[in-house]
Amino acid sequence: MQLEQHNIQAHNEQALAAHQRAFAYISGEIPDAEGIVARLADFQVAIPSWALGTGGTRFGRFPGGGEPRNLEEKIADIGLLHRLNRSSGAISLHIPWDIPSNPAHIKALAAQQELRFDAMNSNTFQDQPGQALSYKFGSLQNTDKAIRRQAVEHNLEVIRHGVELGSESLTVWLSDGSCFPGQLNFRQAFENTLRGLQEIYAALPAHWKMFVEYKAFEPNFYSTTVGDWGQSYLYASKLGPQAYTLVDLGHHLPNANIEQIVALLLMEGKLGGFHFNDSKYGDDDLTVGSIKPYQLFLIFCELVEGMDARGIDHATGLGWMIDASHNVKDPLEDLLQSVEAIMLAYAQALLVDRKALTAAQAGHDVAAAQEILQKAFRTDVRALAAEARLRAGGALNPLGVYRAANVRAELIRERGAKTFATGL
Ligand code: LRH
Ligand code: MN
Ligand code: MN
Repeated sequence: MQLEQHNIQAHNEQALAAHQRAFAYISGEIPDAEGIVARLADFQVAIPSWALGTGGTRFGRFPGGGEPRNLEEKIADIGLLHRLNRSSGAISLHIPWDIPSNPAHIKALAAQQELRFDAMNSNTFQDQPGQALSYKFGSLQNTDKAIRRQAVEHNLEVIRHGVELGSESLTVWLSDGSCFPGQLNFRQAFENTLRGLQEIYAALPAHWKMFVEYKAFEPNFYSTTVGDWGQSYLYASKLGPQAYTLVDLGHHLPNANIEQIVALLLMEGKLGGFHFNDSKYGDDDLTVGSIKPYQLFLIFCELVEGMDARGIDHATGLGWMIDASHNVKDPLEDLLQSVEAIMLAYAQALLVDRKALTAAQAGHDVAAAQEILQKAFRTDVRALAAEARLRAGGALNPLGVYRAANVRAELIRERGAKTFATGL
């Protein structure tokens, strides 16, 4: 599928006059529109290789057709997103869903599409065909040494794949835990897990990071061995300076104050990466910003404040990844919406009058503090994100171009109506 530059340009020409009016207006309303546009242009969000097909639930899956049949086609799809928004310049691979059997070829394809390889994800939460031992009762936590060994070896293999592709980080998410009281000795499970993570950590190249992703529940529903940010932080601290906590927005107990978690992890230098999505009930993996955009904005406020306080580069200091998939939308449209939501929340966070906020906090002026945040949140920053895309050669309205060019219909023609992308 080649969505050509002229499709984008033709669309931009039509939308240009209205955009210029909106951009001129916002530029007059805020102190540093140019600075924000520049930061937005630098900010790239990795697309997960498992989000390009229609997600499902355990009750069913309703594929929309034209799904990528292999890693090559997934790279093509992400390339297309990146051409539209110029903000999706990275891919995060899940092994073994997307094994790069010919790494040189895969690397070259990604380079053609101007994509780099973000974090590699290991998978010890499913049994794969032909796998010797089962993860039914956990992987690194398992009471059986041979199963723990198998899980460690898998992670080492994922690092090797990552090295071949030029990735620089490994995300470990463990579904380990228990479903019933008494099933598990918590301390032993923690210690087994720590020992396994230590072996994996020891195999990391010196410039790599390891992200320890936590999740409160599912598939285990009584205890999870990396269940919250405290546990992840404990592992990451014990492992060493290359290990960090990864925050997936859907992995908390209801109403958790994620922005405060982000602030404290950043303060401790242990926030490594993000999985963006949104949720109403649990790990719903819904489109970013579709349910709680104010929470997303507040998280970005803490990210911006904390990264600036520690001198961390916004674009490269942390791993920014989407982890969303769902049942009812075209996955590519969904990803365009997710990236846009991230850009808007980031832009709004950059708008916050920090000096005024600090003064309001010092003077216990609670109402003023709220006004300052909400003034930024209620500012329509869409023209800033559009301007950043325009300057980088992307589309003023990525979703509009995608639809006008009938991309999905063409993908269905090319790949068929009954294709099945690997992933959840
Ligand atoms: C677990 C998770 C983790 C996996 C992905 C497929 O819920 O968030 O990041 O790798 O989903
Ligand atoms: Mn995740
Ligand atoms: Mn998840």
